[in-house]
Amino acid sequence: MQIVKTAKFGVLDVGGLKPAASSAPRRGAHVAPTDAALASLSAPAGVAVVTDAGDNAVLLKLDALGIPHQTYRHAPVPTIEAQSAALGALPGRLTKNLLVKDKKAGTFLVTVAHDRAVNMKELPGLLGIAKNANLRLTDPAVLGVEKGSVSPYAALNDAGGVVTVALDASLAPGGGDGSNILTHPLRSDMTVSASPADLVKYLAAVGHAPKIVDFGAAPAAAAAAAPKAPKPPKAPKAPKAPKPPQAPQAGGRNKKGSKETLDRIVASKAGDFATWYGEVITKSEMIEYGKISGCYILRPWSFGIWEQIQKAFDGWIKDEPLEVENCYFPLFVTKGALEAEEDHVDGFAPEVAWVTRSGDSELAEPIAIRPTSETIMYPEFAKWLRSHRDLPLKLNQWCSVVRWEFKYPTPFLRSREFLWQEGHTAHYELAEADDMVYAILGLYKKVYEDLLAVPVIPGTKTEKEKFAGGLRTTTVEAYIDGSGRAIQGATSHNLGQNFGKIYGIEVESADGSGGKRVPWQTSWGLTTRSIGVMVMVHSDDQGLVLPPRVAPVQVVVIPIISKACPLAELQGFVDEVKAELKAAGLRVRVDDRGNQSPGWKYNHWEQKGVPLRVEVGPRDAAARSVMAVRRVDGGKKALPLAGLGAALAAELDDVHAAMFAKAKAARDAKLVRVTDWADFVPKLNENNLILTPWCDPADQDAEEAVKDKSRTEALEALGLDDEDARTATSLAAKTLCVPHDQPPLPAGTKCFFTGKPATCWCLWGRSY
Ligand code: 87F
Repeated sequence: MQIVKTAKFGVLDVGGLKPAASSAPRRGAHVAPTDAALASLSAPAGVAVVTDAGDNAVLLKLDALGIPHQTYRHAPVPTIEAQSAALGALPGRLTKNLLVKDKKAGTFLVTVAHDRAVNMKELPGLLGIAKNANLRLTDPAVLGVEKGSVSPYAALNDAGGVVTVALDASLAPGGGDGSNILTHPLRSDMTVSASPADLVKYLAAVGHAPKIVDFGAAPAAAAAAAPKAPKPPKAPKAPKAPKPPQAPQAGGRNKKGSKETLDRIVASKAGDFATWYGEVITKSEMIEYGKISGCYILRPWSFGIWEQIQKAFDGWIKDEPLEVENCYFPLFVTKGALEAEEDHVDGFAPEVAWVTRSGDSELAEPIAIRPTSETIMYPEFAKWLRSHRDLPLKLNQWCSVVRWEFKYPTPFLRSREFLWQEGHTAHYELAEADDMVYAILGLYKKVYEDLLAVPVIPGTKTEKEKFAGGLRTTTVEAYIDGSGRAIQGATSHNLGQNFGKIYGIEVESADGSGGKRVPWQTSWGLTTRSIGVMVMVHSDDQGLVLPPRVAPVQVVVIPIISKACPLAELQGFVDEVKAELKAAGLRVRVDDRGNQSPGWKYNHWEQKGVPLRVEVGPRDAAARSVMAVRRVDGGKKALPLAGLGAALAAELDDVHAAMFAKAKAARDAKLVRVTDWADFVPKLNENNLILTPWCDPADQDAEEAVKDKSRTEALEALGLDDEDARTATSLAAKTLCVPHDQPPLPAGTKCFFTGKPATCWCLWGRSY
């Protein structure tokens, strides 16, 4: 996010007769385009337009995010009625904000349109928590505000992520009449007007992407728990002809006949990438936001993907020729061990989380939670490795690590705890360590390309970007088209003898001389970030699109049941279909729930990204065939039951190939070559990955100069002053790698920046 230059100015009395120019929107206090002009002309007496954010953290944040808003000052209004009276006919919708807590389920800020009634008995069902949850109004101090000032903007003060924001669907983008939302910025004598999309954008930026809840439509279960109102007498129904199930329309959801409304994705990938991503991962049931900022719950739908990645990669590294063994080391590391290797910890130190207490007593010395395990493992390697015959040692562990990031967190991509595998090996010869590094890099490429259908560029990091504790770092770099950013997919390091020397690892040499040798070590890691990259690359406005080889469910079978054709009539054929697909080794789920319409199910599984849907209706059963529909492009095929397993296995391979080709075309369209500085920042501003002739991958000063100059020129081009220090995506260009696949470099080619002779092509981009 960028900080936008803001001029300092005061409160404008729009009730008076100020010249129009002075109430015009300024940069940093942007006015929501639809309501602005009207607002500044028609604010009632006693209401002033605020044009200076002052020290109000919400207004400063909105400005920093470049979010258009209009803010009004008025007398303190303790109730919504008073607020309504104070604001008079100002356009926009007021909100009712209830802060409620249940001991087990946690704290929720429920924000609904002012005229919505919230039935406390229905609330647990609507929030998706235990039906017997005892929700009670709670102290707004948790949001750092007083009673009367509670609003979604206060989520800013909940850095610990204690509060879940539940926003009424009618206030979400696309809901209600779409007019601006009027609510307090931490104080009851001010009201901010911003669009629904911008409110959601703000919430996402402060780590509180809201749960969108339709408070107007209680789900059946919750409604059943609510006290029963006398039912209106039913009009006798005319018998209806059975309706064919509705096929999902492009972008159309909420089919008629659904017993429950699907919580659909509102933001678009092209329009608001960050909000879209938040919606995709929550509405597909991959992620739930944890109580601590930057910590996320991996629900079975995403953990299942991680399990597929684990299964494949684990098999590859255990197999010949690598024969790596799995192990597990403790979560904690002593201060002494962690700090023994300075280069390694230098720069990373602020991210290390420490345990300082047990119960009420302070620990004699704090212990760190592993951010990576070199410093935990290598003291043990020093004990175990005596002779050259003990080499190679090849260990791997699957675990989680903690890095207390201060940049804005993003599920999967940047979280404070994440899952990974970390491999650590020791070899007698440097060349063996190099072979190991490259073999693993090849497997990382395979994970991305053959499992996740995401193209990557393998290469070596420059001196500046390598892991400081090692000799050289290799990487696979991916590109996320939706954000125009590159992202490091996984890294494999040759650590040299650096760690060995520090931790006293040495073996008797093989030449019988009685001499000693410090082994050559490697370490390598692949994290759950890979899942985030996969989601960002493939998914669309309908939700997740899963590559078949990691999809927890590859084929969902949906019997088209209706009153005219109950499940019992299809059951036999559906069982045969399931058995046929299972026998072909496919991961299959039959959705034969009786409480949802086929149309609802199509949309539900589409949102969850299942690669193939198999529809089985009475006509299909009679013809002993099915209709198969591809998630990636909606392609349909009627297929006979005989040989269906093999046909769908082939279809899944084709889906994989189509997804890879689509992602590669999008990536390649953004891969350009630049040989002159003049073209560099303009190409960067078009979100390209840029290959340039480069003087020297060891020249850190020249690289730093490119970074600085590209940031300065980009800020200038955008009319910005500076960047937000917590942004996860800087405007500056970074080297991503020196690609292993090098285009020819004609003799005499000059470095695009220093003008010195070029030694290689280097890949640059803006990255996560
Ligand atoms: C954060 C805090 C402390 C990265 C850190 O890439 C230490 C570190 O050493 C740290 N963040 N790193 C580098 C990790 C190197 C290496 N470790 C094994 C890997 C792959 C797996």
